[in-house]
Amino acid sequence: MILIGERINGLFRDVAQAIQTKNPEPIQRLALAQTEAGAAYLDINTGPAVADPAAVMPWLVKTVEEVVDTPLCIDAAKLPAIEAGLKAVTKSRPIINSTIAEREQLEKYLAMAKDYGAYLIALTMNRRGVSRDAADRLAMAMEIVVTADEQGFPIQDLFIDPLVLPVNVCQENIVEVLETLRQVRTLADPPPRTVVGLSNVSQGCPHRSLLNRTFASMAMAAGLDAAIADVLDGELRETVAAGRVLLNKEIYSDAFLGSTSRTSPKQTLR
Ligand code: THG
Repeated sequence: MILIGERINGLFRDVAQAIQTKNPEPIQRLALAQTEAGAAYLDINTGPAVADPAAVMPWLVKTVEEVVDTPLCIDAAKLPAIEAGLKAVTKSRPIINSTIAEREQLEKYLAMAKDYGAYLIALTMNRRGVSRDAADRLAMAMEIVVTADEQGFPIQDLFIDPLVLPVNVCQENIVEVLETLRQVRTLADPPPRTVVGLSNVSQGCPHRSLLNRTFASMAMAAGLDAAIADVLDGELRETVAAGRVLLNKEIYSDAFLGSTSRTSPKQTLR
């Protein structure tokens, strides 16, 4: 499993403030810190408070690319903000984050991903909202895979996100997410990849780090390929490193905790 650093997101007050004052320094510090910590990708989101995300996204991309080579996960609710971000990317293949599973929107995003040579995250939700159980999520994942296949989009470049909700809001949801992760791998050969917003699970809860890393371990065992997560959390990184060894994704060595380093070849997408 690879980690996508969640921290450059206007949900966080320091980032929101840096965006407001066009101050690159806090954002560049977070880009460097997350990269040092082993982030394979950096999620970039202007946050909900920005009036025109399409105007801000290129500045965020440029600010981050000035200090790191880490590829970017362009996170926005609307297509114009994503496209503005994609246009600004000069380094590696980005990830588009994200589209819902409505055919019309999905087709637009698949076309955009093809145009820009990007990976695409598709959420197992539609206009009616998030589905409750694994069967519903899988039906939507299947629609996503079929649509991608019809458009000639490489299924390995597609990430399915079963949408994690906070455990204090929707406790019964977590097992459904885990079951979805297991079954998504049976939808195609090669299968689509999977991704989750890991910290969603603990939003508004105490003991966030404990909940996050316990869920990370479970989701890894269920086959999760990538997590948008708090890579600055050392205990989470250690759990992921141990998980990679136990799942035979990383060769065991007595110093296996070194595998959290960004130099690990398995930490990048191919
Ligand atoms: N799926 C996909 N993309 C996503 C998500 C997802 N992007 C956004 C989000 N979910 C993942 N990123 C975060 C970033 C921050 C938090 C949770 C997930 C978070 N923030 C603090 C909070 O809300 O309590 C902010 C407050 C603070 O600490 O300052 O928890 O699911 N594809």
